[in-house]
Amino acid sequence: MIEKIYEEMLSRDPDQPEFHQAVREVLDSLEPVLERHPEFVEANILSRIIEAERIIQFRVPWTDDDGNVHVNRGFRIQMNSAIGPYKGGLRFHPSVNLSILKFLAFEQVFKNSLTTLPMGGGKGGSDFDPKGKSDSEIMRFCQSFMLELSRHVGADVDVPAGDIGVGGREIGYLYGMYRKIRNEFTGVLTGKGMSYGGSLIRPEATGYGQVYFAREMLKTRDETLEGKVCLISGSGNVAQFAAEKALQLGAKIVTMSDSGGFIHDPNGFTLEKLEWIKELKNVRRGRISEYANQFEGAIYTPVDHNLDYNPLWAVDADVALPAATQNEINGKDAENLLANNVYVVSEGSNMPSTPEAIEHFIEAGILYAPGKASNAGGVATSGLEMSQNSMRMNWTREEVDEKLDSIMVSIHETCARTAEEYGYPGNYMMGANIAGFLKVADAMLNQGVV
Ligand code: NDP
Ligand code: 2IT
Repeated sequence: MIEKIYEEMLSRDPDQPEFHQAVREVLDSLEPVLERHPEFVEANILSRIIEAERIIQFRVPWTDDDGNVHVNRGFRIQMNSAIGPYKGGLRFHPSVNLSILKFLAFEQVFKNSLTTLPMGGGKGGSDFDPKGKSDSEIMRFCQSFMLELSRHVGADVDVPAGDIGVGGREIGYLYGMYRKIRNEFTGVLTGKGMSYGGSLIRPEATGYGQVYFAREMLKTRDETLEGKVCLISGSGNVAQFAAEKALQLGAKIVTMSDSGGFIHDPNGFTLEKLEWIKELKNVRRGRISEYANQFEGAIYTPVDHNLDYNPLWAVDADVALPAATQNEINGKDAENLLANNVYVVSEGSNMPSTPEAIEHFIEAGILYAPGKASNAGGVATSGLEMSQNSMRMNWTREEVDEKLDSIMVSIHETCARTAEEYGYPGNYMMGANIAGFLKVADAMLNQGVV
């Protein structure tokens, strides 16, 4: 039956490989669930859960600083609202298309379910490339994007946030335009600035949560992150705060990257070096290659498109914390990681490991956490931002961090327990897919055929 549903999806949307990949992984995990729950089969939950409730695509025209008019595509995928309003980020990157956004929205449904908070799943964005654009170009683009998006979102309807290429600056411009159009001050976006309804710890949350999850996995083997050598990919929001938390917990970080290449600093990053990277990336918006000119002993390796592996994943280490983009670890990268004794992989990016890579990790029996579990701290803290907005109050830094930490502990516990219950002990991928599915499927079943 699973095969038939998958084939149907392939023939409906043959040109969406990332979406197929995300669906395949989840469907393949659900066999043991359907055996125990024939009612899900009867209500055809699987066919319904892989079909978006609504997809919005729109034109985003904008004018650059020289007066030239450009047109980009805007999207919002409203995937599933059975357990709460649609919730999920916006991605601005030239690669954005329906396949990528549908895979992200699909993953978001299960991730949001795992957080324990009442949030449905959605995702959106544009093929707009923010690189090299001035602040005023970014502002005009965001305003044009929100002019259309504002018709489809709302604090109780759909609450977007950031993702690749969308950070605090973009959320600010988007929020300003929404407020002007709708003449209302509500929690329609998360990741807002602290002066207008943002939550403490939201910027840190995805990276911190990713490391809390790694800490929980290590705990099952009576180990800690102290002294562990970590590989991080990316140098954006998630990577920066994964590095910060891992350093605070005593790990040694030796790599970071951007789309141009990676730096290997065998001496390890310090909090001071990390501050320099944050300034480079968040203020000057420069390239990671500059790090090698700044700090002695660091080596920069540019991306080589002739290689069929990423040399970042061939550096000696104990822990890998991918935090850049999808499919950044292929089968060969996974073999390299395992050959170099990496035995903890906690995903910060969404779907960073290809199916071949995941197979290697699971066969090797290492501590492997899929993104929908280990990167859920970001959206969980968005959920906490929504609660604070509704209550019109703010929790302290310590309060939010404590809630984030206990949510990550609970997601870890749920994934481990569910994997065990269904006969796959230690397999966090099975645990995350099954547990994430059960809550949404139950809600869909109870709400009838809608
Ligand atoms: P940012 O835009 O802040 O940073 C992205 C980083 O990844 C940059 O270093 C970027 O390099 C690199 N990168 C992006 N695309 C590619 C690519 N195609 N090839 C190589 N490198 C690439 O985004 P975030 O840190 O927010 O997001 C990183 C990952 O984490 C994404 O997969 C996102 O979906 C996921 N995620 C984010 C959450 C959040 O709260 N922000 C929550 C959960 C998951 P460059 O600057 O050169 O493009
Ligand atoms: O992939 C993700 O979970 C995010 N980009 C964060 C979504 C959110 O609503 O905070």
